[in-house]
Amino acid sequence: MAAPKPITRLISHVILDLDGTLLNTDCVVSQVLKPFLVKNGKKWDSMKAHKLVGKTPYEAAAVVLEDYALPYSTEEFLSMITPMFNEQWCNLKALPGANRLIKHLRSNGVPAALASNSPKSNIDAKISCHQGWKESFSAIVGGDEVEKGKPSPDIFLEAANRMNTNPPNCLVIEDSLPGVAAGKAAGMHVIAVPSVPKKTAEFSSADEVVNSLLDVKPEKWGLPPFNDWIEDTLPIDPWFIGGPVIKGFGRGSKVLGIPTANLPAENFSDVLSEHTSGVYFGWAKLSTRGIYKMVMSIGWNPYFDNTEKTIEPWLLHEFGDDFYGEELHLVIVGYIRAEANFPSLQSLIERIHEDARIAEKALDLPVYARYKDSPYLRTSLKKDNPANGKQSES
Ligand code: ADP
Ligand code: RBF
Ligand code: MG
Repeated sequence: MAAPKPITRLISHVILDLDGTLLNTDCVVSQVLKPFLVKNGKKWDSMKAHKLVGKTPYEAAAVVLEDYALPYSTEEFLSMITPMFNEQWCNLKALPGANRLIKHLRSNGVPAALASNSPKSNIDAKISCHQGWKESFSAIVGGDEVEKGKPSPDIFLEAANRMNTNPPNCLVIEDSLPGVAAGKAAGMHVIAVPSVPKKTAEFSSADEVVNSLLDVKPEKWGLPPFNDWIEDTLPIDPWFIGGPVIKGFGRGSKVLGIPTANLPAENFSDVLSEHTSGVYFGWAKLSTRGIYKMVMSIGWNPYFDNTEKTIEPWLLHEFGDDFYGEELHLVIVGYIRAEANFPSLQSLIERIHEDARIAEKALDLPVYARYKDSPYLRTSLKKDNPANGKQSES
């Protein structure tokens, strides 16, 4: 994670992008495209979804047509799917940390604006589905309200203007390259939250690159700090995943001395796309053995530069043997940090042990300890159980 360049002036106003920054557009992409492809005799491949993130609708449509060898022109295809997307706006989920950031700015009296390339009417429709959002922005600027959209600075300059402030006082938070370029062209400070994985290097023009909104530290910009971290951990809305333990890359114990009981990521593609990569912790239940503390990484393991997003849970217990094939249920209750690269294997191992110490200690705090009694850890997981991979306990 790049450290922010020194600030010359304190930030007083924040300008947020919407799609890909506050809202998860990925999930809706699969919800629309999955049934469309089925109707056309094709099968949606969730592992290809990341290829569409950050692209314009026209570019994304062209990629889908080519990947799935569909017999339409880009224009024909867009005219069929655009109305389907329009129906999905209320299904766009807030990205991790979005609600937290919006509430934080509002409760601390930091004026915030929304600035998006989408037309104003689309923005209004999208944010009306999220409680408290509309009232939290002192200005909302749509792509149809200025002459040129991002990467031109117009949208951001208009947002600053409507908030009666000057560009150098503004901090822009953006997920896309055109958005970062627009913010810099407007003379503003820019934090990039890239929604396309592993593309951090391309965002070098941003003042800071973070992995997710959970990693934004407002105090670095002279803004009030978050005060919800507890002993180096951040409580999150818990999520629940489970399945049979499968073979991973085979290097956890061998290379690191840290075994990780891998779950089949393809069963959780929606859950995985909803949660940012990073180091999390919680409780783990092995069907025949018991409930254990657990620390895990989700993501691409930058040190090994994996091409697949994987779930790597390390159960904080010494087992005498392997338990491949056994049912493993996880309740993930807190966040520790973003995934990182390390200068040496030794420093990666040391950091993972530090994560384990943090998790071990935090899980005794009532805010996390109470989830040890989750019904999800008490039920047995049957094959094809519809609750498998779901967000809530039912
Ligand atoms: P793989 O790449 O196949 O996941 P690892 O070297 O990461 O191989 O070892 C993981 C396996 O080790 C798990 O699937 C499990 O069977 C076993 N194991 C033993 N102790 C633990 C533990 N404390 N946490 C996680 N897995 C463990
Ligand atoms: N891999 C990384 O490349 N960067 C990390 O920051 C990182 N953090 C981890 C934290 C925890 C708690 C665990 C259990 C693993 C982490 N790993 C990380 C993943 C590690 O590289 C992975 O378990 C091995 O690659 C095994 O496949
Ligand atoms: Mg493993």
